[in-house]
Amino acid sequence: MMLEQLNDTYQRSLDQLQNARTSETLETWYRQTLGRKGDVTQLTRQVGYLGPEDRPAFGKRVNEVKKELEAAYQQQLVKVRTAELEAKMAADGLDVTLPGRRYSRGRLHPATQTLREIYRIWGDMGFQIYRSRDVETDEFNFELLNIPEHHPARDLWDTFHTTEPGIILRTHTSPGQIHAMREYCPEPIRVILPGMCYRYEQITARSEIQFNQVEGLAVGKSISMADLKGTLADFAKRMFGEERKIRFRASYFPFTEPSAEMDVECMLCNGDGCQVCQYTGWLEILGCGMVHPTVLRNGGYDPAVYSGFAFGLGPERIAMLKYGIEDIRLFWGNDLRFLEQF
Ligand code: FA5
Repeated sequence: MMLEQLNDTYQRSLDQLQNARTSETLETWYRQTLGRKGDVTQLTRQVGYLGPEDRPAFGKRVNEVKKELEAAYQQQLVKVRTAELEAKMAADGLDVTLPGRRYSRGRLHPATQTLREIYRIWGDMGFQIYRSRDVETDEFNFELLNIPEHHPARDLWDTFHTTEPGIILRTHTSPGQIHAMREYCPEPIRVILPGMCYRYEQITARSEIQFNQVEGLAVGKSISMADLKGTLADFAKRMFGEERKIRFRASYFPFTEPSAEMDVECMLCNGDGCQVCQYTGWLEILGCGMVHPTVLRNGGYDPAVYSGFAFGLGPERIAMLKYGIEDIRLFWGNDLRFLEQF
């Protein structure tokens, strides 16, 4: 009796399975047949109600039915899934001949490109790169450079302070001069010191709170102002071309004496005067001067025997000149539309 019912259930389930044509109906079929509350599972539980003589035959058959239905289900599943995939592919019309998406290759930041050009030029002229720290002490950033506490020149270089008293972010690369001198003394020095500087100041089209500088330092016997002018004029020729005019203007820095600033003829208007050069025809690119005797002494050199020149230039300002960039904020704004132009 029970065996008959089992065979009927088997036959009916098998017929239903053959007619299941979608993943959803297959899933429903499985739940209703072989699931926890499915017909076949329910029948299995009936074994307990059978007499001992009927149990073995029923038990054997119920296992066969389960196995066969499970195998038939797997077979039907593959059939249905294949049919579904084929139907989807025919409907979507995938075009495998479309070209793939192009990877965009990264490139060097315009500031890095300018820095590298500056390194190459100074390298050709016999200057080594000397790396110095971004986080400095007040002593190195100011005092050893002849800027004692309360010196009015400190107003020009307001900076960011750390929670550690006397530890600041450098406002210029000049403290590197002292590090280099103390390391090389009493040997002659020809170095450039590149790196980030930080100033707490109002951001404008020409001034950022973070920018690169490249310091230069030459120390030796009988180095004169003529060497300073000649070397910087040579740099300007190599950087901006033979024809570009330059000029020196007297200036003031506590760590150089005498001090000067170097201007380059404006490249955007060729010296005629425009908004960028504020109608002067000239653009300032660096500060320079003969190393102050106090600074030489702080570096370990006897100013009666040694002399030297130093300069500090701003690569971002140079890049602005070379490429006609009108706003320095573009450098660190991370706008790909700007960066991808270089
Ligand atoms: C100095 O920082 C001196 N240490 C330079 C120096 C070195 C003079 C050695 C003598 C001997 P100044 O503040 O002018 O000087 O800055 C030098 C250059 O850094 C400027 O000409 C400019 O190109 C760049 N610079 C200064 N401030 C900013 C700023 N906020 N944003 C971008 N560039 C700046």
